[in-house]
Amino acid sequence: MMALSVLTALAIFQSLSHSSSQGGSLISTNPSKTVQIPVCRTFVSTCPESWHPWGDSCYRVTESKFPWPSANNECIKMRGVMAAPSSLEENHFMVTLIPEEMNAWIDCNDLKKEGEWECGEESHRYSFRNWDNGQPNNLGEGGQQCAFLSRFYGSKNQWHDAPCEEEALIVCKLQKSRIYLQ
Ligand SMILES: [Ca+2]
Repeated sequence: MMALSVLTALAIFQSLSHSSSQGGSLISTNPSKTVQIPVCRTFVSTCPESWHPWGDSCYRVTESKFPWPSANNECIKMRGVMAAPSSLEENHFMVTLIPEEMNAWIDCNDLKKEGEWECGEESHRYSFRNWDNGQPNNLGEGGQQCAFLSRFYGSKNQWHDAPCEEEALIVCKLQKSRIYLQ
């Protein structure tokens, strides 16, 4: 369902100056008198169909399961990116999108260095963590380098680590788009 929320008018200042051409070059006839005119534009922020609004973003959990290494590409196919919660509130919103008894990959891994978890995009890492009791435990011979949000284990709203080649649903995210009304 498409959700619409009307936001406040956006004031954009446009600079106007008079100019004329002379001798083949463009010069300002009076550069000290630049006029600024505020232009109000109203817009609505929307999410595409099947995406769910929260804050400035839209969220969607895939219907199929994938291994973690292909998860971001699956989100990109839907014009989003793999998501990771950056707050408890965002975490709890994401949980509501995951079917009961299912798990969904989030954008957190310790692939570069064991035990050093990186969450969020490289340009904008998140420090928020929401591990379940005893997690991450890096269990097994090959360890566990990727994180999922679980509606199956424990308190059913926290994170576990798992081998990245396992398959799970994916939490994807994209920015709300603006539609200008005038
Ligand atoms: Ca690990």
